[in-house]
Amino acid sequence: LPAGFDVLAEDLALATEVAEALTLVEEDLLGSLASADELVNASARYLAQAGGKRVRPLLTVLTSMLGDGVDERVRRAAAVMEMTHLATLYHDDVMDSAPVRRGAPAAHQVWGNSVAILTGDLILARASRLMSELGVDASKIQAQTFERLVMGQLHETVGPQESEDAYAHYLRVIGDKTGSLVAAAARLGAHFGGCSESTTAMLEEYGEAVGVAFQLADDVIDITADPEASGKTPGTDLREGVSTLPVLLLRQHARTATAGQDRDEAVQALELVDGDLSSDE
Ligand code: GRG
Repeated sequence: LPAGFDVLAEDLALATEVAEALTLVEEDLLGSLASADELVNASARYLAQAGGKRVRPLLTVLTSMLGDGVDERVRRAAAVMEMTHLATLYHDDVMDSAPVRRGAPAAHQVWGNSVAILTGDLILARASRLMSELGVDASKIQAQTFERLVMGQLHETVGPQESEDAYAHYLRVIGDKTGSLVAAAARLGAHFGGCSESTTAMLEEYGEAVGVAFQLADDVIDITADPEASGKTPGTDLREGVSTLPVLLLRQHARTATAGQDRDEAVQALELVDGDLSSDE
């Protein structure tokens, strides 16, 4: 089970049910990514096989269990949520020139940028087709979610408008780019599990909050990561000018704290990347 969900292990029957459901979701996922075309078969299954926590499918499975439980539609929706997530990872790694994803060389390192981008497109197209087979409501949730997710990525890329508060911008971006898909994963499980409208709406809100919290933690890890243990390069957001909450706080701290070791550390960290800091002092 992914970190944070280990509480499930305290209830063996529940943990077994969830694990069995996720095993079937995994079969559905890899089957759905398969292709008669040799290149596509390899490139589309590559990141799924490289690892990943499957947090979105897990939430779909869990929220369905608050209703009538897991069935074929729930499993399919869970697989489609992971496929949608996968499509974004292929693109994100090209945009960031990221060397590693899920502990393996990023797809663009193996096949080049064009194949990686097109593989992401193909996975998304297939995910949308599979979702459309689950009905128009599910299809609409998938499309609206994806639109919001892309907007989040777009606004992160261009940064805040002149009049926009940097903190508000950050919260909007992470809600859109990460909260949206986690919220959809929770909503679809509740929907296909037969939960009431009000329970489904609450679970969707819960999913959004989980996604935002998850992204915040990810952005902190970007600064604090131990490269040896995680394979991540700490300070990527700082260097690339992505104004995550920890980056904004670090900047504010360096500019406003008058003395002390904390301030020295913040200034040193920023001087590595932000040459104009001294002119603000
Ligand atoms: C595919 C047309 C198309 C556009 C993509 C790049 C993009 C637009 C969106 C990216 C959005 C993005 C990077 C959101 C953050 C995703 C995120 C939190 C990744 C890490 O998720 P984990 O920790 O990863 O769940 P694993 O590997 O465990 O699944």
